[in-house]
Amino acid sequence: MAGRKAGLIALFDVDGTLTAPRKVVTPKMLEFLRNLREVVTVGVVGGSDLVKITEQLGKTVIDDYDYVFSENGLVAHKNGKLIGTQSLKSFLGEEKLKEFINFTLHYIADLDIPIKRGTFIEFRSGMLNVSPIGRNLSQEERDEFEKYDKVHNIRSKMISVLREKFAHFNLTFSIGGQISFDVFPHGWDKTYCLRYLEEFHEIHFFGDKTYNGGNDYEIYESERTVGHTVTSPEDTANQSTTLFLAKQTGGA
Ligand code: M1P
Repeated sequence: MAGRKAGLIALFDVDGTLTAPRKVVTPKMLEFLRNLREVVTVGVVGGSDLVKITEQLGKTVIDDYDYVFSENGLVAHKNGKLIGTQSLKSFLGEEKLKEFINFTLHYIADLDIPIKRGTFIEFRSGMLNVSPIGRNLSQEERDEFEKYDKVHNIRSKMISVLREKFAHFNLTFSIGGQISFDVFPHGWDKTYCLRYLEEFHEIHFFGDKTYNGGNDYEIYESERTVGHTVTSPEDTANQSTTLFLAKQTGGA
C-alpha cells in the first residue's frame, strides 16, 4: 500500500480494545481498521487462540491485517501466512505438564463456587488457559462469574497457590479476560510478538489492560513500543484517528 509510512506499525490488543470482551467486532470498527490500513501497517495481538480471535474479528482475519498474533504471538501470522509457533509442551515436557494439569484439576475439583461447567483447562499451542468455572458458559454466566470473582478473588487466590507450588517451572499467570487466566513461560507475554517486528522502529501499541498485572502491561511498558491505554473500542478508534488519520487529512 503506497501511502504507508515505512517503519511504523499500529498494533492492537483485541478484547476491550478492538471489541467488547469476547464479543464480535462492530462493522464500524472494521471499516475504521480498513481505512487505517491504507496509511499504516496494522497488527493485532490477543491472548486468545486463533479460533477465538477469528470468531471475534472475522474468518478472513489473518488476511485482513498485516500481522495477526494469537496467544500473545506464540502463534504468528504475517499477510495470511504462518510465520511462527511456540510449544508449551516442548518447553515443559510431558511430565511437568501432567503434574501441572493434575494439580490444577484437583484444585478446581475442591473449589466450591456457585456453578461449574466444562472445559476447565484449554490446551493451546504456547499456553494453557485455565478457567475455575469452565469455559462452556453463556454470556450471562460469564458476566456473573466476573462479578463473583471480583468479590471472592477465586482466580487470584488460585494463581497464588499455583505460583508457589510451581515456582520452579518458570511460569507466568495472566488474567486477560472474564472467566479464566493464561499460563505460559516467563517472557511469553505479548512482548513475544515484538521479535517479528524488527523492521519497525515506531511501534504504537493500544491496549486496555496496561496496568501492572494486566495482560497488556509488559508490551505497553516495553522500550520498543509507544504505549497507549484505551478504555473502549470507541476510544481506540478516536486515539488512533488523532494519531494516524487526522494528520493525513490535515485535521487536528
Ligand atoms: O484476550 C483476553 C483473554 O480472553 C479470554 O479470556 P476469558 O475467556 O477469561 O474472558 C481467553 O481467551 C484468554 O486466553 C485471553 O487472554
